[in-house]
Order: sequence, then C-alpha cells, then structure tokens
Amino acid sequence: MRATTAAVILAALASAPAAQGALVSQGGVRMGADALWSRGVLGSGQTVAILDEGFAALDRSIALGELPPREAMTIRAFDPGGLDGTTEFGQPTQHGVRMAEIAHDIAPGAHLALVAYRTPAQFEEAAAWIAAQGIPVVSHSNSFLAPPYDGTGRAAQAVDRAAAAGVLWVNSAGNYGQRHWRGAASADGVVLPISPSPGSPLLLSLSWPDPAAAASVAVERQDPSGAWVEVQRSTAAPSANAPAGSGVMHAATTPITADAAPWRIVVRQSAGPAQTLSLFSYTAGFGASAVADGSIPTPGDAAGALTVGAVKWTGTALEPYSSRGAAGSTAKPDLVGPTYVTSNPEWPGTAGTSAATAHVAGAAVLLRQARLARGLPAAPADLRAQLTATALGLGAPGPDPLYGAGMARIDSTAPALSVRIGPGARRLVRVQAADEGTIRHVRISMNGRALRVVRRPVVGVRLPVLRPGLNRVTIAAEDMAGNIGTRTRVLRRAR
Ligand SMILES: [Ca+2]
Ligand SMILES: [Ca+2]
Repeated sequence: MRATTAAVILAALASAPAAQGALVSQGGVRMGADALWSRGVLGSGQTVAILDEGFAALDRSIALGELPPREAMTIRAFDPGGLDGTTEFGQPTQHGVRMAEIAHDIAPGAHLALVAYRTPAQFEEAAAWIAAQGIPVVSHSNSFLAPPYDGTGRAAQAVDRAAAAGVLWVNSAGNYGQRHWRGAASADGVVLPISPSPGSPLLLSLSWPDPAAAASVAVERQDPSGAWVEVQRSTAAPSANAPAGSGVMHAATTPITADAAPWRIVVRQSAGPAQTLSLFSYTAGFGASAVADGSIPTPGDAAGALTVGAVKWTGTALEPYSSRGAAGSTAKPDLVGPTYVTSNPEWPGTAGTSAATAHVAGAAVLLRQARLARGLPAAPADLRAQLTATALGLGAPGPDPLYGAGMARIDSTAPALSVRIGPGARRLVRVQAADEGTIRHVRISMNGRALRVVRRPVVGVRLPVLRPGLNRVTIAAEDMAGNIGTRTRVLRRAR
C-alpha cells in the first residue's frame, strides 16, 4: 500500500476516541469501525473476554496506556501457574495482551475480561465460566492440534456449549496453511523437507481416523557424513480430544530444538487399512509439500465458533499461512479479519489469524451495542448473521474455504457523492464524497480513462476538451471498508 493511504488511516485514527490508548490498530479503520466510533458507539455496557494461554507483561501495556488499569478489568486464571501462562514450549507468553490491546482499540468502551488457561481441561473450565458469567463475546486466538478436526471433539463441544448459552465465540482459524500436510504414506515413508531456524522448537502432530491402522511421524537430522539420523519418533494413542469410542488416533512428538544441520520429517503408515493421514507442525513449514486444504485445527472447527482467517489490513489477499477449510465445504472459516497491525508502539506488526480474530471480536462488541440501542436482538446468531451478511466478499463468489463470507466490516454503506460540473469548453468537475467511515480514495474517469485519483474526499478536476458526441464521466469513491459509491454523468458535445 502506498504511503499516502497510510496517511489517510493515520489521519482517521488521530480523531479516534482517547480511551483507545496511545496507538490504535489500523484494522479498526480498515473495517470501518470509525463509522460507529463517530456516533459514540465504543462498546460501552458490553464485556468481551480475551481467552488466551498467557498475559505476560500485562503491566507494561497498562503503563503505556494501551490497556485499562487492572482494577478496571476482570482477571481470571484457570492456569494454576497464573496469568503469565506458558506455551506448548514452556515459555511465558504475551500473546493474550496483544489480543486484548486490539479488542480494546476497536471497542474501547467495553469491559475486558482476561482469562488464562493452559491445558485442554482448563480450557473447558474457562469456556464454561465465561458462559456462566453471561459474557456475550469471547475472543480466542488459539488452537489445539488434537484430532478430530471436524467439530466433534471435546474442545469444539465446549465452544458449542458456550455458544448455546449465549456467547458469540470468535475463534482464530489458525496459522497452519503452510504447516499442514495430508496424504497417504507407506511403511517406507513420505519425506517432508523442513527448514527450521536454528534454536526453534520442532513439534509435530499426526492423526488418522482408524485405530486399526498404525502410523508415525519421525524427526530426522542429517549428520556431517550425509546420513539421516532419526532423532525422535512419535508414539500413538487414541486422541484425548476425540469423543469416546470414535477411535481417532493421535501421534505427537515432544519438542526438539533445531540446530543449523538439515532436518526433515518422515511420515509412515506401518499397518492397517490405508489412511488419510493429517500432519500439523507447530513451527516449521513444509514448503512446497504443504497442503493448505483442511488446515483448520480445533476449536476453529466448531459449528458454534465464528472462525476467522487473516488478510493484511492493507489488502484483500488471504495470508498464505491462514488456515483453510476443506475444499468443497463452505463450513469454515466464517470470515476473515485484518491483520499485520500495530496496536502497541512496542509491538509493531502483530500478525496472524490471532490479530484478525481480536478485531472481529471487537467489531462484534460494537455491533452488539448498536443493535441493542436500536432494540434489535443481539444473540450470537444475530451478530453472526450481521457480520457475514455485511462482509466484503473476497475470492470466489459466496462463502468459500479460504475467506468464508469475506472481510468483516462495520461500515457497509457506500460513500455518498455530490458532483457539480461547470460550463465551458473545459469543464470543471467538483466532487465531494461523504462517508461515516474513512474515504480511501476518489477516482474521476472520462470515457474509461482515469483522470485523477485522490486520497481525500474533496476534489476538483478540469476535464479535457470533450470529444464530439457523448462523453461519459464517472466518479467513484471507495471507503476503507471497501464500499464503493459511483456517479456517472453523460456530457454531450455537438458534432
Ligand atoms: Ca492500542
Ligand atoms: Ca462507508
């Protein structure tokens, strides 16, 4: 995106409500949240839960003014280790703070509930607690690599129960588009090359549907002689996330720290009826061998989740890492949201489907307040219906497994245009575009040729001398949420 458009955004954000903190995510204006901010709809009277693995360094964010003081938030840790949390790799994580900052940018008037968990059991407990508190919107930007990934697992059921109790559960689709592989393998194995950064942890998760089959994933390292040496092979067990009796199998490795040597993955099926094996990698990508299709883990697979993929706030293309639904299915994802944003000056470029999810949760909070103010129903189904109906369609027409219904947006009204055209041989066109959101640009064309594109709402252009006969002047104004208003005037010059 050109710097001038970034300037348009910065100008719009400069008038954002002071409660939003020092820096406001560009994703807010990208979704057209300013259309509601300008009407004073900031999420007041609403609560949004940020459910995450950890909220380390929370006080730094508060000190920077990017989050409200602790006493103004609800804080609850289901992880006995506390709010700072731990990742799969045993590290404290600030991930939840980044998500809370984004939701707070979009809905600064909303009460925040920061909820930490570590294990799947704590996740289920936290989901039930959020529902019991009557919290209407939850932002959960995390996934479990625990099969099945078809909406029937325990984590998905916990989400469905919360949704049935009145929670709009906004969940990340996951960042596994380049870290998923699916296919068949023989006992000799399928080799998947990986290029981990030295020091990064390797952790793999393989699954298949039939307990009568045996399969494994192995991590191999090349020694200086060129020989591949197996460092670890997974052990298989019935998936703890699977419903009782389903028999879905799970074979995971434990974390290994990569070094500068070449590494690779080998997937084998050693016994039983031929299976479609599904492999997720926590960190290292599979390069050209990756299969993006069907790369949404759980609980983004839950019917009760509003599942969100990622598009950079500056564009319309799906991020290559954004997990995709199964080809031919329109079930997931439900939407995409803006990502690669900065909400805290110390954390430039927060990316992933995580950030997109926190934006959509914030948007849902604003819409809920606006709906309730108008006496409209605001149950999860109502919010979901509004968000999907007003989304900016991207990709194939209709819902698709890449973008779902498209980019979530709050502003779904096209700019209104006022056009005046003066007399004379070279006529002066004066245009004023008005919008509740922010104007991205105004374009003036004549006879199919662009004369002027400006990144402001008011513009005057002197037309070239008209050609004999009819001349078509088209004015188009696009807002940041992608709504386009157009006006066409036909000017005649005698032959
Ligand atoms: Ca912020
Ligand atoms: Ca608009």
